[in-house]
Amino acid sequence: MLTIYSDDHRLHHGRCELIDGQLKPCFEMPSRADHVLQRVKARNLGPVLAPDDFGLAPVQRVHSADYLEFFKGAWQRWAATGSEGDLLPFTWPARTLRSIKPTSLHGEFGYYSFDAGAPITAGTWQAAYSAAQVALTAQNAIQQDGLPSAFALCRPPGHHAAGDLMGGYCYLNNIAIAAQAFLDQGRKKVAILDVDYHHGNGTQSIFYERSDVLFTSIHGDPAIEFPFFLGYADELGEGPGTGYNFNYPLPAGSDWAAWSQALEQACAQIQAYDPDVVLVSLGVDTFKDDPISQFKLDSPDYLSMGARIARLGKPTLFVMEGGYAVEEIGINAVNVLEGFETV
Ligand code: 6XA
Ligand code: ZN
Repeated sequence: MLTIYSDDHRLHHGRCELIDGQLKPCFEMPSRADHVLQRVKARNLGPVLAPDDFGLAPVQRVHSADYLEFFKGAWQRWAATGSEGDLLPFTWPARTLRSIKPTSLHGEFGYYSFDAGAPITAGTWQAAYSAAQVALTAQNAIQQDGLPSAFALCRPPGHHAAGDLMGGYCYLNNIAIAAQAFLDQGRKKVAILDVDYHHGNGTQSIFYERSDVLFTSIHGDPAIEFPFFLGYADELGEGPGTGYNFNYPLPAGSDWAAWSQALEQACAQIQAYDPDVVLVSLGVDTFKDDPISQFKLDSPDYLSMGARIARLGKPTLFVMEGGYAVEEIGINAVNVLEGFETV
């Protein structure tokens, strides 16, 4: 399988995040991508290529122009104040407040984010821009070159980012950008399967009112797990999108037996939808030793996951999302891809 990867991910390295009442070094760190790349090479998965540059137009199909302008310019505005350290938001337009855009940097950041989990550093824009290009290049390999599958080794991840919101380590929604590119290039229906431990709230919200993108997600029950405010089973889409959104929230401690049942249901939805392409939000934070998650999948389970996805029989784009057990993230992510290729 072809892998697309850019060293630019290294330009994004947040210092710390607020977790369990403490400021801790960011779990979303550059070594995550390094471990995945190493494993791709160690297993001879296939060629590893750098991304092409498709520019901002395909990114603008998913993210609003004002959001992109804010994100692109935020670090320079912050640096101009002489401030040191990462730029982090701390006030949001929650209930009883107005969703208006203030003019100050921190006010605007609150407007364009939903948590303090997406720090902006000097290189964050470039890293996120390149991650989107990684996804688009892998998409292009399937759409234009006719490959049956490809792996976009994106970092930072993307599935929490909405049209004009960052959060949960995510800035640009790589998989949504790739899904939209497939549609813009003539595909009629695409299905997204989000197997990350966390609900892909950004992806869901981007396509919630549309029937040309089926969104299915298996994740920790948001009643007890980030992102808390989206990802429940009764979210089925809206308007023309009604019936094209399926969430499978699972309890803490879920193992492969429970998880794979949800996968069967999600695969049945995808099969019934009969998409032209399948896109997989590939997070491996479902692993039993993941430091911020509570599922119990083991490394061989990821082989089975990949094999089941392959049996859908569709061109498939894998897009890297979460996974924080850094020693195993490469093994688990590449196991999905190898399991896919055995079918
Ligand atoms: C709270 C945890 C963010 C989870 C990010 C993630 N700061 N999403 O892995 O898939
Ligand atoms: Zn996750």
